Amino acid sequence: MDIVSKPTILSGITPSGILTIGHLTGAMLNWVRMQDEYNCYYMIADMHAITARQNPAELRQRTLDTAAMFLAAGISPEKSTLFIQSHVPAHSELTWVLSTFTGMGECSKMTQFKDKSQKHSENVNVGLFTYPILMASDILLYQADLVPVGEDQKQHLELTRNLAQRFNHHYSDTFKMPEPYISKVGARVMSLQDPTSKMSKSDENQNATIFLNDKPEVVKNKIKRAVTDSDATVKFDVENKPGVSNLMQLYSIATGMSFPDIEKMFDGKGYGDFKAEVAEKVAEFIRPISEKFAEISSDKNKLKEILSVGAEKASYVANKTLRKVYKKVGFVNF
Ligand code: ATP
Ligand code: LTN
Repeated sequence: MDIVSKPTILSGITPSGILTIGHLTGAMLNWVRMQDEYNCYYMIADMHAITARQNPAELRQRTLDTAAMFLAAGISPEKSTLFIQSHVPAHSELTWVLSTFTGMGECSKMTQFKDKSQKHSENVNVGLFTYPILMASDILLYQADLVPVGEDQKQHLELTRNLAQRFNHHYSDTFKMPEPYISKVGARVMSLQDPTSKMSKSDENQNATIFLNDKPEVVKNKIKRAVTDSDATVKFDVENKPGVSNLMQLYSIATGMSFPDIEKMFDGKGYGDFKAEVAEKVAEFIRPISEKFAEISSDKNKLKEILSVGAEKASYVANKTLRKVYKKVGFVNF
């Protein structure tokens, strides 16, 4: 299949922390699988990140780390376009135009806006409010057919579709209608310290999260300290045994084993044996990725070169869409 006949995918991750094993199984491994069948754009959403106050040096580092992590997980710069959002000015430019097509009410009803403005009541900025319009621009600039996202981003995608339709209807066909792609396979990994909430890169408790650059010893220690229960049987029961079920999930991710097989394997054994075995297998699962990450991070020039080429390829496509938009709205073009 050549590039024109392949459907286009765009997705992004905000560089608000080091990526976790949850991002790997819930997002990146799917992205890696999609590279042959789709024309893929993978973006590090640094412009979205600054809707919360960031330390500049840390943001710079995390942006590069996130890119290195994508590569370590198997995103290939030959197959896909990997780029940093702020390197393609068309994202801000289209956001302005689309913001004149967005109602105040549409942005204020977004669940993520409501959640984040409650959580960070000291900094409810206009950028946080217009965050979904920037996300719509990310998607529409590349004429994406599919957008792999988690459940929490579905509402933003709905707005994207409404904006595309509104613009197309007001002028003429300009944007492709994107569809959300909610993956069925990706496993949801929960916090090691509070297994009823999602494992998150911005958790304050470092022991709750397995980062993709954790060294094997660190992974093992975190798993050995994971919250379980007092019942001491290895059984998959998310409702009543969320901690043990999460460890089984991790074990299954690392070994490919099914839950019934894991239950059989640990029948009659205590949590000590179980945790030691999970720790071993998950540490081995992470090891090649963290080693690859270290290798990629050590060659900064190569990483920058990959991201520059990515930004150039992305800009070419994005500017084509932006030029059409500018023409349709009536901006003078010499
Ligand atoms: P934050 O902690 O900064 O709020 P996050 O780490 O929860 O963010 P995102 O940056 O929104 O997550 O993650 C991008 C995508 O990665 C999500 O849409 C989701 O598909 C996937 N993902 C993140 N965490 C997990 C997890 N624990 N289990 C499975 N998938 C996950
Ligand atoms: N808002 C998303 C990250 C993101 C994104 C995108 C995802 C920014 N732009 C475009 C898909 C398409 C998040 O917080 N997960």
